[in-house]
Amino acid sequence: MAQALELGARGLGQTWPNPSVGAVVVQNGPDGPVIVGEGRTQPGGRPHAEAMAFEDAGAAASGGTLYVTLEPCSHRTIRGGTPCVERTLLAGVRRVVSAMSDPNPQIAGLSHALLRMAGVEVVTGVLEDQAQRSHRGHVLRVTQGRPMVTFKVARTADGFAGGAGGARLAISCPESGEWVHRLRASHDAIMLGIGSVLADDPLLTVRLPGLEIRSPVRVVLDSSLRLPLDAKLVQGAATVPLWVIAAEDAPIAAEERLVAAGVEVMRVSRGADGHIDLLEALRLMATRGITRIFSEGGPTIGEQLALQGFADEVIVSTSPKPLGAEGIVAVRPGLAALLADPEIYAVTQAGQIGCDRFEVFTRIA
Ligand code: AOF
Ligand code: ZN
Repeated sequence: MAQALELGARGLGQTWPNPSVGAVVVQNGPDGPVIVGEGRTQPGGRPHAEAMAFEDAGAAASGGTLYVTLEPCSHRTIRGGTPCVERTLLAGVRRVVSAMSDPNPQIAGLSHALLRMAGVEVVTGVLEDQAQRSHRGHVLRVTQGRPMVTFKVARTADGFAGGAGGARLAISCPESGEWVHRLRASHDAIMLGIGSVLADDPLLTVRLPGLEIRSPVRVVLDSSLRLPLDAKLVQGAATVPLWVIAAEDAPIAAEERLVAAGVEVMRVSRGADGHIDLLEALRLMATRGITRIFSEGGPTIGEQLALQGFADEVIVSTSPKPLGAEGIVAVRPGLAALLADPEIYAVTQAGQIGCDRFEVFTRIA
C-alpha cells in the first residue's frame, strides 16, 4: 500500500477532475509476494490506476491481490469504459486491499460490497490516514463542493512577506524555489489576489528540469477587473489557462479586453468585506473540476481563507535573514491565532530546506 500511495502521490496536480490513485498488483511467487503490475491515474483522470496496473500485470494478475489507494469505481460514464470493479473481476483478482472508501456518492462503499458479493476478499482502511491526506481535494470536492486549499507564505526572520508598501523581497533560498515549483505542480490550480499580481507581475508556471508536466491553471481573484493586459500572466494565457474571477459589477469592457487576450473571466458575488466571495469562487472552481488549489498569497487572502475555514494546509517558510524594518506582516493575526490552536491545526511536517525552516500545518477541525 505504501508503494501504491507513492505512485498515486506522483500524479497529484495532473489528474483533475479525478483523484490521483495508485494501484499495485501482487502475486504470490515461490519466494514470497512479488509485484506484477503497477499503475496510477493518468493525466486528465483516465485511464484509472487499476486499468493501468492490470494492463501492466497482464495474465499475472489472476489469483493475485490488488492494493489500491481508493475504493475502485463501479459507475459507468460516457467517457468511462469498463469500471474498475469489473476489471478486477475479469483479471481474476482474489483479494482487494483498499486504503479508504470513495465518498463519491456514485460509489460510496458500493464497490467494496460488489466485490465481496462476487467472492473477492476485501480489506479496507489500510494506511487510511495517508490516503485521506492524498485524496483530500477529491473528498472535499465530492462532499463539500469545494476544492482543497493549500496556502503558502514565505517570511523573513522578523515575520515580513514584503517590504513597506508591498515592495517585493527576495526571501527564500534557491532550494526553496525548487520546492515551490514542486508544490505548484502537485496542485490543479494556483490562486492569487490581484494585489499580488499588480505588485509582483508573476508568471506562475511550473519549471522543473526533467519533468514534463501540465502546468496548473492560474486563477486570479480580481473583483473589479484591474488586471492589465500586459501582465505576464495574460501574456502567457495562450499556453497555460488563466481564469479571472470577478465580481458581478466589474466593467464589461474590461472583461471583453481580457477575453480577447485569451483569458477566461468568471463572475461571482462580493463577500461582506467587498472582496470576491471566497466560498463562491472555490465552488465555481470545483464545478470546473479543480480539486487542489495552491495559494501563494498574499497575507490577506491567507488570513481570509483560514478564518472562513478553507485553508486546509498552511505552509510557512521562514528565512534566517531579518528585514530589519517595518514591512507587510506574513502571518496575519487571525491566521496566527488559528495556527497556534492545537484543536484547529496540527503540525504535520517540519524541517529545513536549504537555509529556510518550514512548517506544514494541517487543518483538523
Ligand atoms: C478509480 N480509479 O484511478 C480513479 C477513480 O469521470 P470518471 O468516469 O473517470 O470517474 C471519476 C470518479 O472515479 C471520480 O470522481 C472518483 O470517484 C473515481 N476515481 N476511481 O477506480 C482511479 N481516479
Ligand atoms: Zn476506476
